[in-house]
Amino acid sequence: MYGNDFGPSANEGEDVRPIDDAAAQVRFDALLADDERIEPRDWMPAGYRKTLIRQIAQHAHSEIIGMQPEGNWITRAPSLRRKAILLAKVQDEAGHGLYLYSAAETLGAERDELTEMLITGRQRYSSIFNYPAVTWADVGAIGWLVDGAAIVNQVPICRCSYGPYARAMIRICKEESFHQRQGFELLLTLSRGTDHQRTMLQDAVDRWWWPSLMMFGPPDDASPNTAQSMAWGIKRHTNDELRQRFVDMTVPQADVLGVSLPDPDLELVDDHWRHGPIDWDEFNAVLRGEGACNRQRIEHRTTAHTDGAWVRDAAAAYAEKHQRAAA
Ligand code: BYC
Repeated sequence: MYGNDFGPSANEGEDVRPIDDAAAQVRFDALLADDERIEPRDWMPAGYRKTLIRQIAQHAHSEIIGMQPEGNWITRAPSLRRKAILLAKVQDEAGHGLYLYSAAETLGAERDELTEMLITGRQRYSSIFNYPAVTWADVGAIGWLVDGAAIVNQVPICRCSYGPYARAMIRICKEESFHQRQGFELLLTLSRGTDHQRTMLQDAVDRWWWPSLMMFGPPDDASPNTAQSMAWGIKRHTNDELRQRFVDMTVPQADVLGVSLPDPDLELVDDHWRHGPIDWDEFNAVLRGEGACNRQRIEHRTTAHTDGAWVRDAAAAYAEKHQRAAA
């Protein structure tokens, strides 16, 4: 059983090789060198396990908290078709959270503990979900920019060295692709609409552009985890590399939508769109809990968790009854 600091206690069971087993370390290194996957049954260094639990848990929390900004628009979608699409998308995010919590459980983390870490603020979720979705165009901007950024970040995780995380990401990325397209199509429809709709579209893009760039994390020279995570094959690219890939992909799409991006310094240099300076003070403030919606997001999640206690109790009682019957 893991403690709250997610130390190496999963290696302490009778059947598990001790953590200082040099042969196990050699085998682990060889698997990484051959670009093979590490599986739950394999020995792994405590730091590798801890880093994976940190990243996968943060990722799972982001999916679950990420349901809130868009979920808020389900009852106000402008047509039955838009409502059906949005419902499906938000349900997908719940599914992503569940696959990811399951992947974290294969590392010995307990689902209850992870939820507790989220609602007590001891584990992070993506900064992006602390911004409000104030108009219908925000639903499109989230799909186009936030899911677009998520795809760029997550496609390389399909090749992550940890098998269960890599496999979960394959399905997640397929669904993210639909999410990005529905957002783009929603915005394209607005771009062909009234002046008011075009203004709403531009306003949403102005507000979501910079926070989407921040999703990729701090710049490489201020990213404490990147070097080790890349050495372990958890991350395949640095934060800045993926941010650049996203900007290159997105600038031509903005042209199709007929919107400008809120960056006067954006410039094509050697086939890459170079962006202007990112406001890292804003990013750090959001991480400290000072974003527009940090408090609201956690309060909402905490209430949902408390209200759902009876479901967990009933499921546990049902499982226990069946275990007793089987015994
Ligand atoms: N927000 O050393 P670094 C979605 C933290 S959901 C908050 O670069 P790392 C969707 C970082 O945790 C998609 N915190 O870290 C859902 C670290 O803190 P600690 C979410 C951030 O881990 C619903 C510190 O800053 N995607 O698509 O090497 C609707 C230093 O950073 C952020 C994932 O979670 C941030 N943006 O790299 C719509 C992808 N950035 O723990 C859409 C998986 C950094 O050391 N995660 N921090 O205190 C990753 O790829 C990596 O964890 C990151 C950060 C690139 C995010």
